[in-house]
Amino acid sequence: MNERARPEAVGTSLENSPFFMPFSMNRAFKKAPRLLARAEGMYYYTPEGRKILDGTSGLWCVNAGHCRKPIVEAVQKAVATLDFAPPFQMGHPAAFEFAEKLAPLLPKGVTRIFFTNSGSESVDTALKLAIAYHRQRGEGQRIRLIGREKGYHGVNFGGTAVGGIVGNRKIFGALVTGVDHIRHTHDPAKNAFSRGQPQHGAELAEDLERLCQLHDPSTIAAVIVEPVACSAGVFVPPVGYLQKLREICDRHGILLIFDEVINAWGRLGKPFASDYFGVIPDLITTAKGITNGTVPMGAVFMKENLYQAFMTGPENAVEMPHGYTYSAHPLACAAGLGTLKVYEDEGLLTRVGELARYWEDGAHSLKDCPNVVDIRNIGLIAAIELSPRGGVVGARGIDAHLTAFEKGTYMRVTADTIALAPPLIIQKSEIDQLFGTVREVLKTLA
Ligand code: PXG
Ligand code: PLP
Repeated sequence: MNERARPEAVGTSLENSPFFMPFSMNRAFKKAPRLLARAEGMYYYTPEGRKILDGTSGLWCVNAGHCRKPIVEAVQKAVATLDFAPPFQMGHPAAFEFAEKLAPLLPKGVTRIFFTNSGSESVDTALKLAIAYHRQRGEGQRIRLIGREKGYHGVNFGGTAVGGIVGNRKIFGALVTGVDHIRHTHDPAKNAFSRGQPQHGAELAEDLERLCQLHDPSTIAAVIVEPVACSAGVFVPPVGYLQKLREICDRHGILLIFDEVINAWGRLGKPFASDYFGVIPDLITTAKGITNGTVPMGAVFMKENLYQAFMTGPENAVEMPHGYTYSAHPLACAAGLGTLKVYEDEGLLTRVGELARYWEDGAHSLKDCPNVVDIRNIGLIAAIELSPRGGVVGARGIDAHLTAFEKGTYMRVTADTIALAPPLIIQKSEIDQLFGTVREVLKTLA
């Protein structure tokens, strides 16, 4: 190992590291690194051995907790048995087995599974599938894609284009043509400190009708939204909002895509947010918790009619010219199978149903802390929004992140919003510990 990458050498010489860190403050980090050396259950451990409570499941992905034995062992066995198998025109048993085990978990009518390696790839796959589906059915004019302000759909070109976080888009040029956005649902004047779904705002879904009238609905292929928008700061859909989006899509023959990269895998107390909200989209994109974050993997789930639209030409022709070298990678499938076993054995896909109220009370108990302007929650997700310090967006947020880490807690912040979403195995005492640390952090922040 390169000497400066050794845990014991950390803190002394990362400043000139060639590693261009993703979505990070490279220069500040390399001057004062925060490294994680190992993990177990609810905790990370630093190279110096400090124990860190994981408040955001790594990056919203380690739903079953860290280094779970059934997952580790499944991957270890797989890597020593079949390191790689070409996914085009060839197959391996674990890919079919994993699809078979996933299918019964999917929302009603959602039947087919396309594997990718990340949420970003899932999103770009779903967008391409939507356009191709319409073309297969003789509606090749449906080429427009609609996203939503404040949406996050990964970082590939399609996902960046339908995404609605300005800072993630503005330096990357013209992106993809034919994209428009409906307005976001954040309305603090009416909904601040809502517990769970806000009461106001179902009518904001009508913004889709406005875009339909502007562009002519027969030119729109698909609408993509996160049921609960997570990355931009946790925006929970108002009561009735997703139902209305579904109605408008149905009225105009537009496909509805739910981006459940974070929302799925028990985060809301159901396998999918679609189940939780009782709204079934045409396509679901996911990643992260599908393998508990252990091996990169994503998937697109679709209704039967989408799959069947492609199963039409001669049987000796490729039906869909799309796929990745690592689609359904043997290690990812093994990790996925191990993950499903843990989810099933421990009831993790529904456990949050029992914890959600306790979690909500804990989150909202922070209302009296300094600089808190809103608290939002649903399932095992909470956002604590702080006012920007001296008008500088993000300064207080990053201080909260750094102070929490010093106090033994890892948590994500986006701008000035703290986003908490711990592994679903969390105990009530650890929920108290997590919110207790956030309270201490907020007290010390100017
Ligand atoms: N869609 C959604 C809804 C996501 O949350 C992606 C797509 C992209 O997935 P990949 O696997 O390509 O990263 C995501 C990912 C954060 C944060 O702190 C969230 C994500 C990624 C990194 C940070 O909120 N979500
Ligand atoms: N670029 C080149 C030159 C390639 O050969 C390939 C795959 O064969 C790709 C990009 C796509 O890589 P992946 O399938 O890992 O997404």
